[in-house]
Amino acid sequence: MDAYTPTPADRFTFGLWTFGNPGRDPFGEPVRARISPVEGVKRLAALGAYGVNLHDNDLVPIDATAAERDRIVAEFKQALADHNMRVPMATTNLFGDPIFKDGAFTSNEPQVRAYALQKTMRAMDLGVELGATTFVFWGGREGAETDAAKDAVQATKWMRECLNFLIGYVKDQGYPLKFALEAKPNEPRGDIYFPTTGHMLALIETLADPAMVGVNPEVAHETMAGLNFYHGVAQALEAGKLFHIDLNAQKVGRYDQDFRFGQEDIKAGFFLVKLLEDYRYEGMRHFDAHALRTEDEEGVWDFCLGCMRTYKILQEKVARFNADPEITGLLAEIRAGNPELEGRMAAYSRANADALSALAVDRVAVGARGRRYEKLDQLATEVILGIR
Ligand code: GLT
Ligand code: MN
Ligand code: MN
Repeated sequence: MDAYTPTPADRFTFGLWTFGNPGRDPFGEPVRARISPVEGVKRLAALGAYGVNLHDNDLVPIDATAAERDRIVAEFKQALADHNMRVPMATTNLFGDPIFKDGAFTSNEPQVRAYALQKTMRAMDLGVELGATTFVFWGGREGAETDAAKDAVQATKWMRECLNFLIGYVKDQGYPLKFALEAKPNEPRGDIYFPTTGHMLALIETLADPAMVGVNPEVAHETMAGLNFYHGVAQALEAGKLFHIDLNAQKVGRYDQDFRFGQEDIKAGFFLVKLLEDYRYEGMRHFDAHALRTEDEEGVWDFCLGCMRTYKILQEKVARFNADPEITGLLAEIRAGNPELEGRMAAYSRANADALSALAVDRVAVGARGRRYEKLDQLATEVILGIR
């Protein structure tokens, strides 16, 4: 037990599919047994996690009978109760079965879209039964390898139609669910529709009840596209749309690696944690990642603990950064502001326009002034590296 030992108050969660990942990849077979949901609940509780999240079929096989379903769910609920664990988020597997090979909500085939809606309604029933309040939509198969077959404008309309249908279902049932849309640029499809968090934010505003719908950005997904994850999350936060987050790590330009949080780009991890902590993000800190394929079961628990510890270590670094007098002094200088001038820019009025038009800006002098970002970034680096 040390300062970085996770506790339920940290709100750390893992998908059943994360610790349950058996290390299969497109080129190789599983390297370890899949850890069962009940075993995972027990082990994660002992490590200090708050809860687990699931796809319908992480818990209940797609071909289970009603009686099997009820038995599995009852056993799982008992494990949750025994270990004081929760299920804050649920989702639907709309990508694994061959019926979804050309998408679910955006499939050209009406029967596939209908089955996807049916499956999602059942997954919502299950999620709510387990206490979930967030429902994630990751449209992994909603995309194409060839644009000859699918009309992307039509696909957009079908996506909206399905989400609106499900908004209707949730309201009709009186479920306490909010939706969180998760973007990914590619993999498993050649190209996935709505490839970034920004695309999702734009789609949300066209839905039947935008207030019910936010985003679930994932570190690896924006990073795969070479984007700055921190910026995407910041925009979502500012819009009040950060309903959930998938934490992991990823190298730019690779396949979807889903590494342990902090395994790559510790500095980006630091600024991400800083963003979540400074703006008091209240949702779950969910890890959507898996242990390296080199690992056996012991390595899986090393992986889970590592995700949580690194988050807490970075939390401490953020507190250090925020309390460092040299850093706060520099930041005060850099962000000094100018209330009078900023008041003039806050909103258009004829008077403000006249005042700005008459303003004498010493362009050359302002352009020549150094901003001291080199110094500040080095101080941040020294905090992260542990010498401040
Ligand atoms: C899948 C995917 C993740 C999604 C999960 C939710 S499943 O593992 O790679 O990014 O968040 O559907
Ligand atoms: Mn994810
Ligand atoms: Mn991923």
